[in-house]
Amino acid sequence: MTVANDLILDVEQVRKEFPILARQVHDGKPLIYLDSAATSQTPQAVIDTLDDYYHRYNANIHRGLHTLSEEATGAYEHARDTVREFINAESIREVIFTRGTTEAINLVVHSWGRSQLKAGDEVMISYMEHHSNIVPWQMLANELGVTLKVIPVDERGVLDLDAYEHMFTERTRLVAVAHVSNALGTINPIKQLARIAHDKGALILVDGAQAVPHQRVDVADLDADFYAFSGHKMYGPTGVGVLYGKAELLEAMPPWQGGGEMIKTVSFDQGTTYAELPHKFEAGTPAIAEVIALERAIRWLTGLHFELVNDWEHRLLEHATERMLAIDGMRIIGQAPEKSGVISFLVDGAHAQDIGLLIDQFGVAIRTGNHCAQPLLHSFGVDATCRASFGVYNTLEEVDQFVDALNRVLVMVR
Ligand code: 7TS
Repeated sequence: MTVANDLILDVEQVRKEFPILARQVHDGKPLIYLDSAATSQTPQAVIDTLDDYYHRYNANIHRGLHTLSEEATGAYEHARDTVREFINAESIREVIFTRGTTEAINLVVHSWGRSQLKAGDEVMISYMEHHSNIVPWQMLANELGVTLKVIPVDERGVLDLDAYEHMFTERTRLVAVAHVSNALGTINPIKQLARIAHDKGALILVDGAQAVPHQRVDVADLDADFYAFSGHKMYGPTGVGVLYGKAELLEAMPPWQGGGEMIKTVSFDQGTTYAELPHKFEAGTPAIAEVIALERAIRWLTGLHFELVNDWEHRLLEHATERMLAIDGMRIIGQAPEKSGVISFLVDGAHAQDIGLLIDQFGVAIRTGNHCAQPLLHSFGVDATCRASFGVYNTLEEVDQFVDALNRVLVMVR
């Protein structure tokens, strides 16, 4: 749905839906939460959905004929269809529930990777990957003798597309790349990356953890072969995520975890046969309440309209960038032209850790450290940065209060 040009997000109304935003920390300081890239806060509607599940119909799914089990199964499978529609997947068979992005990527590594890759094959990742899109591939590469190639990133934090195109060989089987970088905010041109990968005969896995909360994602339009994301970064609960995969790929892949739910028949004499998609990849009791609440989060987020979410977060990013660059000695790491609401920064003469600890005393929650992207930070010659990241509920006043607090902290430490 399109919305009128002059509409802007009613952020005060949005804030009222997040009880946690009324919290105070450190002797009555209002909480200024600028760590949504790590985990977003949860609207009342999602909290209520979890509460309602445990109050009224908590039961294991797919196994029982009793009323509660039928209700829980119905709600769980309904959520799958909502996810399908949300990302524009063709079929619910292509939507696998996981514990999060990390588990979704591990599923591809262990099932697709282990069954499809041979020694000498190549997998391409980028310098800006989160560790969860590096380490599983390294583990598999060591085990199978697969070569891991790394797409370089320039000084603005933009992927080097020229290098990318020239890194393919006839042994390149898959590209695994973030849609949006958690440490830099860079939005990668996934459609273009996918087209190039497909032209070269490779598949593409997209880590969408930082994209899905902020922009409309259409897996068909992107032509992603696999797409992974987490519930807890998109105003949903922890412990749940999604792996989208094209049906023909998932069908050819073996299960990676064995157990209940994922089988058709189990026999000691005749072996075991596996369930159809998507259940083949969902061994054991899943995060039932969380899946159902994820559906609620999707409805809540899409109800805001992504155009408005996008515009608002862009305003926050621009205002914060402008005010921060006015600070003496400020270095913003990651200045890509296409950027999401993430600002990684360092200030001359101040340790990132000190800034993070002291600014917390003013009620401001930012993140400091390597953001699970050590290779990326090292390529910028640093070990750690401070990172402010925005959600739909942040305001321009909060940005000002953050920058004012930062200035006061810098007086203390420099
Ligand atoms: N990929 C990206 C791009 C991420 O930002 C994260 C988490 C993950 C994968 C892993 O997601 P999980 O839900 O499976 O843990 N990123 C962050 C962060 O930036 N700070 O804390 C977690």
